[in-house]
Amino acid sequence: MSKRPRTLDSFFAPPAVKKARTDSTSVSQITANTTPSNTQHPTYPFAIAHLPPEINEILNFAPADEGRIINDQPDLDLVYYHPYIPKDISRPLFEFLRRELPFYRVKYNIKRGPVETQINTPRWTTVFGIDETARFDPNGKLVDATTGTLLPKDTYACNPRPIPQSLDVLRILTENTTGCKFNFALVNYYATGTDSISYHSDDERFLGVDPAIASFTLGATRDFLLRHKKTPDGDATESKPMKFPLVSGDMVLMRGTTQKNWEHSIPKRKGGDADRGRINITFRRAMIKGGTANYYRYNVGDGPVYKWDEAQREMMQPSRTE
Ligand SMILES: O=C(O)CCC(=O)C(=O)O
Repeated sequence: MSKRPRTLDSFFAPPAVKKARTDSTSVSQITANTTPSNTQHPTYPFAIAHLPPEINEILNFAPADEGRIINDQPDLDLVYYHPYIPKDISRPLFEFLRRELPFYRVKYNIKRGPVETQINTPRWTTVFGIDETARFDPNGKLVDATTGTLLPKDTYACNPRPIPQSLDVLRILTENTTGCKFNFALVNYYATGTDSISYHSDDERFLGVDPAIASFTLGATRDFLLRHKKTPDGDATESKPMKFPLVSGDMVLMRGTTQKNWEHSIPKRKGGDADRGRINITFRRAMIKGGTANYYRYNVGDGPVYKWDEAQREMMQPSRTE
């Protein structure tokens, strides 16, 4: 899966015309087969449009490049697609998702000893999906994953949302490319260089052992930093911190022992094109109900919904009449 070196001849040869997939994984097939055939669902704050045909069509050419395996550091196992999403559609896809998805600026309290502190998540977030114990039936109702029987209304304290078509197409393409299964799409929108995510690892127990996480970039370039965790006795390993300037269309698959041993972050950034906004989508697989509760708590929360306003060029609360 590593990138082939280019020979001198290949620089002078006409560019290879990549063939779109014609197998059963074509995007139109995916669109026809996936659950969210509706743009509406009782849990959506507003209708979420399907991808326009011109984006669907070019997604047939994904991945745009082969993945490069990066595993030359202790406990690290990444596959870096640079890019995954064809160049022609990475900007339209960014603009489409920013315009169509509901976003939240989540606040929550944490207690350190006796002191309670309010955390203001420093980016816009949203989430769709349901853990492995349940699924949405073709009518959009939540059913038990094994028996297919309707789940009682109080099974979840939150209101899990089906992954909308616009993200589900990408989820299924990513499953086909990576051989991994995903049931959640988490979306971050970094509106400016001040929005960020601090060092953390996605190693929650509800993701199971050695989870695979596929992480997409659309829009502005931002640095993705990785550093090895300290060992329990405080020692650092022979590893070196890493920095990837992720560009629009890139995808990083983090897998194996990466989450157990490494942390990652998107630091604040001055300059560059950061103020044009960046969307990050991560596909993950939560195994138990606790994962669903956690993801909706920290990515939807209990505050108001926002939607991108093209005229104001910022996230606004939609009027109730919309
Ligand atoms: O924005 C990114 O590339 C990273 C996002 C991330 O680390 C997360 O959502 O846990």
